[in-house]
Order: sequence, then structure tokens, then C-alpha cells
Amino acid sequence: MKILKAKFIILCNESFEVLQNSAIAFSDKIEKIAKFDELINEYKDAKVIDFSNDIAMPALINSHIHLEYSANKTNLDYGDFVSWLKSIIANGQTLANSNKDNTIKQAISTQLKAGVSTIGEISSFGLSALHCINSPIRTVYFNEILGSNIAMIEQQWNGFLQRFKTSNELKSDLFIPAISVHSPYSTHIELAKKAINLAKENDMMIATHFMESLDEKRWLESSDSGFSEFFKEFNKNAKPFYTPSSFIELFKDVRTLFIHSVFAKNYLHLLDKNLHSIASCPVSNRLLSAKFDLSNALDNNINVSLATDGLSSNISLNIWDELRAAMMTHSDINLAKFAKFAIKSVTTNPAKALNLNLGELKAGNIADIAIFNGFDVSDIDQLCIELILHTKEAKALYIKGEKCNY
Ligand code: MCF
Ligand code: FE
Repeated sequence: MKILKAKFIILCNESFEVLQNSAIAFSDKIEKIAKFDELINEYKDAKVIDFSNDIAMPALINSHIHLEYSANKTNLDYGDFVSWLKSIIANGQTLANSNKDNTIKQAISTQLKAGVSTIGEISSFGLSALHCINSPIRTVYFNEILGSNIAMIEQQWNGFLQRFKTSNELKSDLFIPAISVHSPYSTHIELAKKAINLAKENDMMIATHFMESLDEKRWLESSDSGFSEFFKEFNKNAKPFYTPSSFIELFKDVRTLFIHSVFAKNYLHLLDKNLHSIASCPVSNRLLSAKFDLSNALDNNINVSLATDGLSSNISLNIWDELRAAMMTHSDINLAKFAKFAIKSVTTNPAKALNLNLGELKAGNIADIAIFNGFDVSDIDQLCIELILHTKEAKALYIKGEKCNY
């Protein structure tokens, strides 16, 4: 047993309580949160960890990242989604030839250093699995399926199945296989249906990029947009496989993380409040598309997480950089209210989205705890604002109760 003393403990519970000068008793799970004297009386042999000038909170969760797309610096086109997509495809070879192992390792280390214990990794090629396994990080590993060309469907499915099986063999409580149906514009309905059935059979969750751009919305709603030009290069008779509603319908009864959903406003009522969540990536949205209407999503009781996306649409994979960017982006929301939401958006909200016993410091939850440098605040309301403004790295990170080296 360990007892960790902290100046502030941000519980991330429903009422967003912040305890002062209290302590957490934990093994691989959180046993009890109370005053230090009470805990040391109860757990006499516990090892005491003194962070009494610092802030303890649930370790962070970055619910959407593409580790395998970490090599990009300046070679992709931003400002228009279809142009970006073309540049990703055109640069495929350059990215493939880059030293992916090093960039993936670095990206994981950036997560841990920032206090992130858990990631939602979209794996397009199966290259990141072993890197995740060989690090202390917890990974929900979304094996990606995509392909719109009917002639290639079988080949795409077989390649996906191979990666899926490999990841399933690696399954543990720190490596949780899952499935990513890339997007409605890129994934043939036969592939999507098979993948969703596979997820159901294996009780796995799904992630899908949905309504990321105006072009995607126009394509799905009226078969028109930059996507028609784009697809015509490959297939003169290209038609969308879905309407926005028929796409959402496929995910009925399946836990699903919808990514971006910037243009999904008219369809939010179709989401299942228990099983469906949204991950929003403000920097990626600025570079590729438009601003997500966060107030509207929250008013509609959607469970929203903030995440970094990959380096192919970001300049930093540090989740605190993302929260700072989000704070500036969503200037329509009161600052203190936004700061509390932002903290929940990387703790309780993604824990709910990914169905993990994490994100809140409470007895019985997994002991994933992050420690950050403390400071004095005039008002407890200011704590989250200052934390977001000033934090770049964690002082310590515990995953399943074990201190991480990173
Ligand atoms: O989230 C961003 C933007 N939207 C869609 N896809 C990706 C993002 N970052 C990386 N991707 C990957 C995606 O997983 O880019 C490819 C897919 O493999 C685009 S389709 C050739
Ligand atoms: Fe993405």
C-alpha cells in the first residue's frame, strides 16, 4: 500500500470537488481518500509519498491519436480537408520511409511525460502495437479498416484481419484491442458492416472519424463536394455509401467514439447517450476543417473528450498544449467553466467513452494518478485555469499504482 499526500487533490467527481491537504491510499486500485493522519492510522505499513506541495489528479486520457502518423513536420497541406487528404496520400511513401519506430516511441514518451496514462490509438498499419506494449502506457488499440474500391475489398479485409488477430493475441488490461472504421467517405459499407459485426462478437468498441469537414457533410447529404472530384479520379460513378443518419444507424448498440463530428450538429439527437461519445481535436480541426460547436454539443448532453489527433494534423502531441489551444478556441464559454470542462474532457469523459474504471479518483477505481507542480491560488476556481495555462509536464505518473519511468 502507498499513501500519497498532496496539497490539492482534484477528484474529478460529479460535483468537481478539490480536496486540500489530503491523501490517497492506493495499491493497484485506489483504496481510500482521506486526511493523511486517518490513512496512516489505518494502513500502518504503507509507503508514504510526499507531494504535499503539489496537485494530484486522475492520470489523463488522450482518447484520439495516430502514433503511426508521427513523422510529419511540414510536408502536408492545411486549410482544406480534401487537399490535406491528397497530401497524405501523395506523401505516403515519404512517411512510410521515415523512421517510424523512433517517432512512435517519442510520441508515447510525450504522452507519459504530460501525465497521460491512457491513449486511444488509431493504428492504420499495425506498427504501433509493440511500442505500446513495451511502454507502461495503457492503450485502447483501434485497428483501422478502410477502402472504398470494391475490387480491393477482400484484400483490405484480409490485411485488417491479420492486424486485428495480432492485436488480439497481445490483449491485456493495459492493451485493449478495438476497431476503427475510418470514415463514411473512405470505408465501403460491406467493410464497415463486417467490422462492426466483429466488434459486436468480440465485445469491442469502435472509433470512427465522422463529419469532420464540410466536404464530407455535402458528400453524404447530396453526393456533391470536393469529394466527388476526388473520388472521380478513381471511379467515375462514385457515390456515397451512406447518408449521415444511415451511417450512425450502423453503430446502434455498439460503444462508439465519433471523432471530430464538426458538421454533425443536425444528427446529434441520433447518438445513443450511453454508448456514443465525441472526441474533439481543436488544433486538427483548425488546420483541416472548422471549429467544433462545443457549447451546442454540451447543451445536447453529449459526452465530449478533447484529444490531440496525430502529428499529421497537429504541431504537438502534448495534451496540455491541446487544452491551451482549446481554451483560446472556445472563447464563447466562460473561462472557469471551460477550465473545469477541459479537465473532465481528458479524465472522466474519455473514461466513460472508453468504458474504463479511470478518470475519477475514488475508492475502487484503477490507481492511475498524475502529479503536477503545485502553486498558490486565490480561489479554488482558479486552480484549473492556472493548471491549464502553466502545465507542460507531470512531476510523477502512477499507472495501476506503479510509478512510471519515462
Ligand atoms: O484525424 C485526422 C484527420 N482525419 C482523418 N484521418 C486521419 C487523421 N490523422 C491521421 N489520419 C489517417 C487515417 O487514420 O489518415 C489516413 C487514415 O489512415 C487518411 S485516409 C488515406
Ligand atoms: Fe484522427
